[in-house]
Amino acid sequence: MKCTSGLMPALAAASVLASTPEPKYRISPIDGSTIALPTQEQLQFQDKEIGVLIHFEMGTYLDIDGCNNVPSLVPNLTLFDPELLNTDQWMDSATALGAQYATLVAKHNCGFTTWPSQVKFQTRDNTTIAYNYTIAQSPVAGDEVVKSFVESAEKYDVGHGFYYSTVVNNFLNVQNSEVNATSWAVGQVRISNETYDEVVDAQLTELWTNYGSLTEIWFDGGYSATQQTTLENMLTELQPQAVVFNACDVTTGECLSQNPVRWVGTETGEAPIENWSTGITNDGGDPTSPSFCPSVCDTTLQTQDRWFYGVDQPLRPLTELISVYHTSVGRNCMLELDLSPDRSGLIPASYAARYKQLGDFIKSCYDGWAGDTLVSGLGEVVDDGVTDGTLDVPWTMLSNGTSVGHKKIDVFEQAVTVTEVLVNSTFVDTPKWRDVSLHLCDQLVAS
Ligand SMILES: *[C@@H]1O[C@H](CO)[C@@H](O)[C@H](O)[C@H]1NC(C)=O
Ligand SMILES: *[C@@H]1O[C@H](CO)[C@@H](O)[C@H](O)[C@H]1NC(C)=O
Ligand SMILES: *[C@@H]1O[C@H](CO)[C@@H](O)[C@H](O)[C@H]1NC(C)=O
Ligand SMILES: *[C@@H]1O[C@H](CO)[C@@H](O)[C@H](O)[C@H]1NC(C)=O
Ligand SMILES: *[C@@H]1O[C@H](CO)[C@@H](O)[C@H](O)[C@H]1NC(C)=O
Ligand SMILES: *[C@@H]1O[C@H](CO)[C@@H](O)[C@H](O)[C@H]1NC(C)=O
Ligand SMILES: *[C@@H]1O[C@H](CO)[C@@H](O)[C@H](O)[C@H]1NC(C)=O
Ligand SMILES: CC(=O)N[C@H]1CO[C@H](CO)[C@@H](O)[C@@H]1O
Repeated sequence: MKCTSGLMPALAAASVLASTPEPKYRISPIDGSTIALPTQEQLQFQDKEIGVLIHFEMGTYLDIDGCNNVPSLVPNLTLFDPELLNTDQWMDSATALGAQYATLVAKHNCGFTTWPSQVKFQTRDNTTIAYNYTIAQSPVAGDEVVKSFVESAEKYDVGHGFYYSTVVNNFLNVQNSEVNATSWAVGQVRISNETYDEVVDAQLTELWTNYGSLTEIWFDGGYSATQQTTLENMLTELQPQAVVFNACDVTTGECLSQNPVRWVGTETGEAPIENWSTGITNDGGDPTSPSFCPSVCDTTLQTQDRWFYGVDQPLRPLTELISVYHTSVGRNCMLELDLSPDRSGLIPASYAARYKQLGDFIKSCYDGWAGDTLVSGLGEVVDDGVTDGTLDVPWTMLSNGTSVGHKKIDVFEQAVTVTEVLVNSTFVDTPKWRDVSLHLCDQLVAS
């Protein structure tokens, strides 16, 4: 499991809970269809358009891409040794890209935490021990990656959030939310399934209590049925404003939060051509769904779907990343681009240059377009048949499609001469357009 998602099958058995947030929708006055309603938090999140997902953890010091699929691996604490750690420098790249929020992996599958977790728990022989697989036991004891990241994000006015994998923890011998009861490798401690849930709740309480108001919370691979109620209550109490990635159970339609966002279904950075802000399945969504749940396109800067820094790992070329922007943000998806500091704790210069090149392209082409105007809270209403055309009689169709959502960008490989544009659409309620505009991007094919 890298940044893949999808709820664990165990969740299907979850009972319906009184506190489970219900989707909010209204009925179309035109054709009686269902129009899912967004929360202000979801709309504000969509307005951010671009974020970074920061992978800096024990996995940074492995030659493989983290502890995924190696259940018995508990890397030696002495490996984690970032001698030049500088989270302001990470934010230089995030802001050069144009990212408006940053989500940090605070615990990945090895089980290592980059904050000095104070959690204590009982082992199977009833001894109480400390969760001593954290930055406080590493060679950089005294440094706090999580705290420093939050301070830098606030300084740069970038929203911040956390990724914490609840379903895998090698240190505690957990895969698919279950503690392996048959075999323990070097470095693994023996606990019960009940204790595991307590550790997850206690560590998330630390993350959700001590580091301010979070923009996004990431559940990689979802969460287990036994954790659902507690997580719902904790989110309501501690971080009600956060948008929650992978918050919904596709089988029951239940979501942990009023502000769910969904995985678009791939890690390539490409959303389906028709991509709706509604529907909870991991694909292009569903215009008839009562659930407003925008999609997130998480993808890497490095080639080969590599999330943690890889020694000598090539970067994706600028032309490919420009295309990623158009097939994510341009298709109503949040672009969440990986940021992978190296083993010294810095973004390598070549990586920083690539983030800036992409950010510069986006600015040069689209700056000022649909800036900070607020959209209505009216849901997604454009139904189909969006047509742009020139004034020549009859109108010439330049592009067509169904969903517009937050933003739809149609890219033309060659310049088109246009004197006037008509957008002809059918809809399930009168749409509110923020802006329709044409851009000449001379850098489109340059790189
Ligand atoms: C971790 O590495 C250190 C230094 O090489 C070594 O002394 C220690 O025994 C190792 N710990 C484990 C659990 O292998
Ligand atoms: C641990 O405590 C439980 C409950 O008090 C008890 O049933 C169990 O035998 C104890 N286990 C050990 C190894 O002492
Ligand atoms: C962590 O705690 C366990 C149990 O108390 C102990 O055996 C181990 O040596 C500790 N490891 C570190 C790095 O402190
Ligand atoms: C428990 O771990 C052992 C050793 O890694 C493995 O062979 C076994 O399949 C695991 N059990 C489960 C239920 O995953
Ligand atoms: C945890 O629960 C799973 C599923 O019920 C079970 O297979 C496993 O043995 C349990 N682990 C422990 C340590 O009891
Ligand atoms: C867009 O136009 C093409 C060519 O006329 C047509 O095949 C396609 O069905 C249209 N798509 C939509 C969503 O209207
Ligand atoms: C706009 O769409 C309607 C319905 O599809 C169609 O009848 C009409 O001809 C279109 N207008 C133009 C100018 O294309
Ligand atoms: C309405 C619509 O176009 N839905 C599409 C969304 O994307 C999925 C694939 O991810 C398609 O199967 C749907 O047809």
